[in-house]
Order: sequence, then C-alpha cells, then structure tokens
Amino acid sequence: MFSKVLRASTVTRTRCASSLVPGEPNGPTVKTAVPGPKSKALHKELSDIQQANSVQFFADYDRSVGNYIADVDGNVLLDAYCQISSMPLGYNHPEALKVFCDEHNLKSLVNRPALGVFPGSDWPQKLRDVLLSVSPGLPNVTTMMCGSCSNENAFKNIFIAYRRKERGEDVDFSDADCSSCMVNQPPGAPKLSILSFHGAFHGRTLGALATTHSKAVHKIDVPSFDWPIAHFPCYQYPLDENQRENKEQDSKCLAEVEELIAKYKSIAPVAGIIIEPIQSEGGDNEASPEFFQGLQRIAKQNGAALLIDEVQTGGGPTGKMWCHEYFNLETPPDVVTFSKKMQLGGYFHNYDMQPRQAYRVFNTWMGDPGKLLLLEAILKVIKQQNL
Ligand code: PSZ
Repeated sequence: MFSKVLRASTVTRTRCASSLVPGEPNGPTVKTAVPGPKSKALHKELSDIQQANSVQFFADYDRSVGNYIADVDGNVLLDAYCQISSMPLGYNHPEALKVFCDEHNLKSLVNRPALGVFPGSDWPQKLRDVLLSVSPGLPNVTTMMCGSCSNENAFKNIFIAYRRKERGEDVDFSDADCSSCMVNQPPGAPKLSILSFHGAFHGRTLGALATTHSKAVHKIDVPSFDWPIAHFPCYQYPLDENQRENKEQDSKCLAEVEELIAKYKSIAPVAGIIIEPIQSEGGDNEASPEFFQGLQRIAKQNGAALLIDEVQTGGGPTGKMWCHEYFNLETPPDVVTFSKKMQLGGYFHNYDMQPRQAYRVFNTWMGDPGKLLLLEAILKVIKQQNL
C-alpha cells in the first residue's frame, strides 16, 4: 500500500531523527499485543458509531515523538507509515507546535475564513512566500482541502479551459449551454474525458475515482465515467540490463495513449491526462523520464492538459520538492496537484488553466490558512536543516 517514496522519506527521517525532534525514543517499546486492551475497548465504542474496521489502534498523540507513535496501551512504535505519508517532520516537532503560540496565527486558525470571498490581509503574501516559493515553475496556485478535491477541481479547470478554447477566448456561453448544463446534457455539460492509467490512485470523490484504478473495493457500486485508461509502463529490472525491453515498454504505452486519444475523439475527447510521477497506491511503479517527456509531447500535440498528481510524491520525499523535477520536462506540466506532506491541498497551474469568470471553481473554505502556517514552519525546517 505504501510506496517506495514513503519508505525513502522514512529512511531520510530516521537517519537524522535524533537532531530532528528532541526527546525521540531510541527504539520501540512493546508492552501489550497490538491492538492492546484499551485500543480494543475504544474500537468497540467507535464501531457502535461508525464503520471502523480500518482502525488499527488508538494513538496517544501527546506522547508521540518524532518517528515514534505511541498508542493508548503504552506501546511506542516506529511509524513507517507517517499518517498515510502526510507527516514530513514526525510527531510534535517543536517548530510546528510553536506556530499557534503566536496570537496572530492562532486567530487565523480560529477565525477560519471562506478564502474565496474574505481572505485575510496577509493571504497573497503567504501564498507567495510559502506555496509559490516551492512552485515547480508554475505561476498560479489554487488551494483546496485534500488530495481528492484537488484533483477533482483541477479536472474542472482543465475542462473549462478546453471549452473556452473551443468557444473562442471572449465568446460568452450560449443560451443552449446555460439550459442544457442544468440537466447534465451537452452542449453545456459536454462529453469530455480525462485519460488516466491502470494502477493509478487519484482519490475517492466521484470524478477523481473515475481515474483511480488500484483496487476494486475503492470503486465497486459507484457509477463512473467511461473515460480512457492506458497502461503504465511495467519494467524489467535491473534497469541497466533491460534497456531495450524497457524502451519498448515506453513506446508501447505511449502508442496506446495516442490510440486512446484518437478513439475517444468521437466518444468523449480527451481534455486532460492525469498521472502520478511514481504510482504509489498501485504498487510502487516507476516510469522513465523519457516516458514522461513523450507523454507531455503527446498531450501538447492533442491539446490535452498534462496534470501531474504529486499528492503522495510531493513535498520532498524523493530528494527534490517535486518528483517530476527528475524528468527534465520541456516545460512545466499544466497542473501539479498536492496535499499530504504539504498539509493543505491544492494545485499549481499556468494562467491558461484559470477560469476567466468568478465562482466557477469555488467552495466554502478553499483551503485553510492554519495549514499554510504549519507548512511555512515545516518548509523552514526542511530548508534550515537541509533535510
Ligand atoms: O485508501 C485511501 O483512501 C488512501 S491510502 C493513500 C491514499 C489514499 N493516498 C491519497 C492520494 C494519492 O496517493 C494520490 C497520488 N493522489 C490523490 C490522493 C487522494 O488524496 P486524499 O486521500 O487526500 O483525498
């Protein structure tokens, strides 16, 4: 379930653990079976309220430090999973704890704004200083809540940009657009698609789930879109002994993408392509820089936007802030989504991907300034300690 990327981050953190969070234990302590009796009692209590079969044990976050997670039965375990790959510095890092001791920051947390309508005075500056300071070459950023809703809304940006180009830059919506979209019919609700890859994980909301193909349990019983799905390269290892075979894999998978784009022209034209730089939930599958370069060329030739999903790989675990920086792409991708280790969800994008009208991509909170303040502290530690 958890990727090589995540293991890489764990290894990195373990190596510098002693300097990272003071008071971190030297090793695990196991006092009971896991889950222990207190966890089991709490599990029963929670199960009366909700489906809780995924719960492994109940944690004691007051006593968790650095790489070690404490449970309610007094066990202290090395946490190789980092809250589904979302804790870049480990538990109770002093710099993260300090963030809300500042009264201004505390007020940003407590008075949670609807950022799309009433952002605080320091919001543009914070976006520049924190998020845009680590942008992979893209000038715009839109904040959201989680990984799924980042991909979900990024799809909307892609569709909106695609239709704007079809209609003409300054052409208004037609009456037919306005009436047909209200009953989910074309031309207002057009037949368009996002191409994704077998084995991909992009989230569980309806649109994102249509591009997720890692496990049946995620998808079963949920209606979905008939959108094209291509094969992600599957290499033979070691790489240096299988160069010819793996090159053929790249060509075969790229040819399939081109065939699907051609086939879907008459069904639901491909407005965008979504891909993880390393398939994470789908089983730690990697593809070559040449594959990604080829994919970007095909996307550009066909007027499809390239969305690189860095929800799991982004935020530093591969040694660069963004995994796709290893691919030496000709230009940045059109959209890069993030969440997890970045603390808040969102996406970097170019201006082309930005709707020209207000309220087209919008929700109540549009992210959370409190999470951006946490990310600011985390990035500072990563930079200062050269993690
Ligand atoms: O079982 C689950 O729902 C899991 S286990 C790991 C994830 C989800 N990862 C989330 C994820 C991701 O790895 C990539 C590449 N893209 C999008 C997502 C969705 O993020 P969330 O879970 O925040 O909606």
